[in-house]
Amino acid sequence: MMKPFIFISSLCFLLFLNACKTTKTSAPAAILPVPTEKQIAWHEMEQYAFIHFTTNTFTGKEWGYGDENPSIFNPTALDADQWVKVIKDAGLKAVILTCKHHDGFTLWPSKFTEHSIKASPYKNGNGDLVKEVSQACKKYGLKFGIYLSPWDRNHPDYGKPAYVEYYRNQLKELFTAYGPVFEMWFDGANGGDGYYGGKREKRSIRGATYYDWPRTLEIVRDIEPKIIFFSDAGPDIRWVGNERGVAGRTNWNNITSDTLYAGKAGIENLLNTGHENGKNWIPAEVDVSIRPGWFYHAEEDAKVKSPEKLFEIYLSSVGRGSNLLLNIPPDRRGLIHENDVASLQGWKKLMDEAFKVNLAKGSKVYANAVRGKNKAFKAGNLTDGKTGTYWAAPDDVKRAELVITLPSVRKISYVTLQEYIRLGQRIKSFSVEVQQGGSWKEVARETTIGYKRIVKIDSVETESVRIKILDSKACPVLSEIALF
Ligand code: FUL
Ligand code: CA
Repeated sequence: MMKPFIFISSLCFLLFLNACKTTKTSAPAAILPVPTEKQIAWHEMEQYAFIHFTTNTFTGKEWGYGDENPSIFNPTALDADQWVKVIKDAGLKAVILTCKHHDGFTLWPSKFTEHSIKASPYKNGNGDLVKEVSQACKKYGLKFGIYLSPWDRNHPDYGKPAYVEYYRNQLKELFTAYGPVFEMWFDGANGGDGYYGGKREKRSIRGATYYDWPRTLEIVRDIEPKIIFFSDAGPDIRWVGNERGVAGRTNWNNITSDTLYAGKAGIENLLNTGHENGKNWIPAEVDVSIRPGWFYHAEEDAKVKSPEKLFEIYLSSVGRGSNLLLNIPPDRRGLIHENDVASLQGWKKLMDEAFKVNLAKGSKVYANAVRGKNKAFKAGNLTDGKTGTYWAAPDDVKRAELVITLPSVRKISYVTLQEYIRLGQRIKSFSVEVQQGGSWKEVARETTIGYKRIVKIDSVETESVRIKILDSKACPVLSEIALF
């Protein structure tokens, strides 16, 4: 028979072993707000194109008054496949088309108005550009999005309840016939004056209430449940506060939705940076045009943004945790102009060169703090190339150090960091250091990370890179670190 002492100690040991097996350290609790699944899918798209095309393309205006004769809409060599192919080759993932801009002319044969493509010479009035573009997107595997201007300078009822009915009918028409649609772009602009069925007067509306957005969005959601709504006010994604291609250097996805509504002025800075303690997850989308205007104007042919400028815009949008919506307006022929094509190709080349090989992938990585003893949250998750796995610190840790050691000395120019945003945006500040001659040298200090942060540093030869998380709302949780 076993002696009591030995028996008790063996029992304790067995119990201990069992405890080790079963008590897994739990994942960090989410820090609210967190993105929905459809917002995560949106973040992962990173960049896509805007297409501005209407009677403005033929009048040279940016905002048509609404009195344009549809007979001027006459692209002679239109090729929607060319648009989508150029966009796809540039590395963009979707197209959002101005189905109707402020002038009210519809690019599809809407049964609710005569002010449309059916009254134009294009295909003898049998054209349907929304159909052509959405089908080209399907053909090339790009997503399709809809811009339908709430402000309508042509419609006689604009400003009255009847117009809201008209607007909703068009939304139903579009979403029923041309889906799937990934994003709906609501423009807050309203300049007041217009043609309005011949009245030629100024009409103002109360942006916060006139369109009854909750009901209007519900109509669309009923048809397209996964839709992402863009507006100054969200609810899914927000405007970034400028049209220059620049997200805030500090960029929170968090913002409190009732501080926003479409067309509200004076909140550009808030839109640009979001707010650390904002109650809703409403990330910023960066809309910017490849040309000075949103529509094509021949006199701007020499002012197409250079590949270098587009690359800079990529860094200040996608590189700051936002998505890039790059406008590429087709010309009067109905083609993306040669200069724009050349710029886009040059940009793609710069991107491919800069981000060709992730030097960190599979590299050794050390963390001075790891959550629990099991492997679920290990430092190695930072360099496995998978955004679904992450490193996490223990709950009480808000500062941490991560060191990546490469197999040999390499030239580094970009450091990319990604938070595991399913658990909320946490990091408030961090620095990047490189090892040189046996000591660490700080090469960058930034604030937020979010879905993705690309830090450009002066190119440096090094074997080790150290990331210091300097402050965080809660224990940091990062899914990936990449070095280029
Ligand atoms: C603005 C509009 O007024 C411009 O014409 C353009 O469509 C831009 C994307 O949004 O609010
Ligand atoms: Ca990972």
